[in-house]
Amino acid sequence: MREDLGGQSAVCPWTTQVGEDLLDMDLHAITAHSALHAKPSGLVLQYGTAGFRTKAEHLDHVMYRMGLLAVLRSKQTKSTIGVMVTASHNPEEDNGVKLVDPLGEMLAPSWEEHATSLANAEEQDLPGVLMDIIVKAAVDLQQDAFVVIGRDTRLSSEKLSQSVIDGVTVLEGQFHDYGLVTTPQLHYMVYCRNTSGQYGEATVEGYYQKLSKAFMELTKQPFCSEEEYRSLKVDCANGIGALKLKEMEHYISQGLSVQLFNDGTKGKLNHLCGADFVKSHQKPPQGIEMKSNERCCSFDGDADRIVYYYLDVDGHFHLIDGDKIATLISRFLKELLLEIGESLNIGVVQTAYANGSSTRYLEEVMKVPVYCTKTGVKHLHHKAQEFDIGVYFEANGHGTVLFSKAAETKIRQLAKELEDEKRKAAAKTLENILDLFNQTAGDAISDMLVIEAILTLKDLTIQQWDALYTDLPNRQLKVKVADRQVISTTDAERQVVTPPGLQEAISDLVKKHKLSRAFVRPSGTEDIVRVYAEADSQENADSLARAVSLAVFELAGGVGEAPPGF
Ligand code: NG1
Ligand code: ZN
Repeated sequence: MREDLGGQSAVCPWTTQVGEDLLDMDLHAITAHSALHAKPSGLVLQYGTAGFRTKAEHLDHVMYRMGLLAVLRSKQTKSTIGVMVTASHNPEEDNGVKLVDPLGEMLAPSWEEHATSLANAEEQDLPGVLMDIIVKAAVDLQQDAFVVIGRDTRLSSEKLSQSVIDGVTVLEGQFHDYGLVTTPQLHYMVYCRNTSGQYGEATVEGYYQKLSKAFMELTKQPFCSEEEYRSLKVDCANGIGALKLKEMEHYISQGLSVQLFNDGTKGKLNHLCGADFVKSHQKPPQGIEMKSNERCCSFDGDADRIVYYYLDVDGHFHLIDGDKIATLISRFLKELLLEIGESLNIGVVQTAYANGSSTRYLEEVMKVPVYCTKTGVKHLHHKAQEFDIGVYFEANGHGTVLFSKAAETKIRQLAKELEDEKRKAAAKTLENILDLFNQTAGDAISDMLVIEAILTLKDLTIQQWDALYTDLPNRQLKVKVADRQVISTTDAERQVVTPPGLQEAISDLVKKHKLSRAFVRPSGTEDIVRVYAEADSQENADSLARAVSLAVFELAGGVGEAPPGF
């Protein structure tokens, strides 16, 4: 699991004594350095859906402390741990941090709690909280530690990642700073390092090579030469995706020509552009030139989400979100398995935000099992691991496909050993698709290449892809309340438990429309309650969303002005 760090301490007969001495020494240094990253007194933050996220100026102490925590987690798991400094799709002024676990996954839930208590400890309590974590998690302080760090393009990110490094070094952890990388690239590095390079080489170059090799093999086939499939417009949200796609461009240029917009040279990060803007406003980003029927896509600020879209001949905007991406991919994988004649099981994992039409299409037309989990990729990722092939996507475009170890071995074996030419070719395609997916986390670059390969191989236009099913009109709104934690939910967040009366109110409102559905939940990344509604027409979805927002405002302690429209 772990790369050889050398210098493993020999077992000492006075282990306890040595441990205490070490602790004393470290605690002194820890406190001294902590004073340089002092916590604003009274500030309370929580390790949420995507780690810590708030205004950048409030995060210095959190970064230092996450450096400390990463060292402890590394010692405990005897593996390399990642720390990514980013606030993804949130505004430029925000920032955030999340830890990456040994297999490139999100941090384990029990350590999220440790992260929260460490981040919230007042200065004088820091040593005690740290000791508490060491004891509770049975961390062996004699163990070496290795931490890899990455950051997005935010102005604040460089300094904040230095604070992480300060935390790592004060606990005498070793580290490698990858500097500017996308979030999924950092996840990839962690996985590579913990599998001794079996997953790929732990460098940005290694990442480009692995993905482009699979992509070029998929698209080099003679029937894949149509010019119109080879060009794609990409809105990079003025973020890290632009830098990385530029670096990667020449590796893939034979198979795909990308034209970058919002590449960070002038616009502001995530401002009126990027995947989150396009998905939530259901309109094109600023700064992109779109002609009718041209294939376009948007990344978010740290390039772990992607959505596609186009304008039809009448100038109408069509969004192709994570649900339709999951559908395209699952359909393709199912067809491949049929061609190969192999019965690996496929499962699709969504959240409550998945459009009702997508769920219906997957279950009723494609006959694949669909599961719903709570919001947050860690939940989807976890569920997807139960299948031979687990496809997971949030509607906002964050997702990937996971292959079980057994499925991977089988696919590689079939690609090598099958004698029937057609079946062998299908198995080879599946093997390349497997290599093209980033199996550690949703990855805009990797997903984009998979999608482009599928469209090319299936000879599909973006309109044909869009026509798989018609989305139900939907609306998302935000409501400000005094304490969003008064709302608790069950059934993968589709039902409200508290405050009393709110679920009854939502159910009554839903009954007033056809094909309707609505739910509310406290956001894990913003201080708001999210409201989602869908119905048979946009007007009805809008009016349902507004009515539900008002119910939240009235029953869950709304602050400020009541939601508009009444
Ligand atoms: P919150 O703020 O908890 O809704 C948002 C997204 C999640 C996930 C996280 C992390 C929606 C509705 N929610 O979480 O899906 O992507 O951010 O970035 O899109
Ligand atoms: Zn993101």
